[in-house]
Amino acid sequence: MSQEQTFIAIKPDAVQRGLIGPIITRFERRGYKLRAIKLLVPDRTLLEKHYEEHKGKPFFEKLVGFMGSGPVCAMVWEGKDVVKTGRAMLGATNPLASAPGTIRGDYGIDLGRNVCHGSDSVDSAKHEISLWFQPAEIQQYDRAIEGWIYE
Ligand code: IDP
Repeated sequence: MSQEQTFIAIKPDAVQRGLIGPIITRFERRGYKLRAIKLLVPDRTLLEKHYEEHKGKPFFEKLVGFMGSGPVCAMVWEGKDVVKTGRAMLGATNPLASAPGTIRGDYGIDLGRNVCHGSDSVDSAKHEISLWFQPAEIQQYDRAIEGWIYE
């Protein structure tokens, strides 16, 4: 069984709006395993590394300011194809283009308040997990339900 991991962050807008529970529930109900979780206000150094590919773009400063404006719920989720499926569960970057049933499609309207982040590739997931978490913060444990989720 694949042990792929992804980095999912519930952004400050969704933390403020009380959406931590509903978002976590979607990943739990899908069958994914929570390996790490913490609430933190990310500093500029972390955010500049996390959003390095967007440095220099017109929205970069606003994005970093927003992401550092309050607590973010950072998580590592594990399971088969979790990177691609996690992105599908999040929906499109612009909530207005996200289908109902996706997290952004159900909870968001504006691009700059799009509720959550999810890694876009296995390589970026590895990189983002290493930026946001120490290895000791990532829990290894067995679940008795595994055989009811995977064939
Ligand atoms: P993603 O979060 O779906 O991976 P990215 O293109 O990596 O999308 O952009 C990172 C974040 O930057 C988005 O989630 C969104 O909050 C913000 N963003 C992206 N493009 C724009 C834009 O054109 N204007 C304002 N904010 C943007």
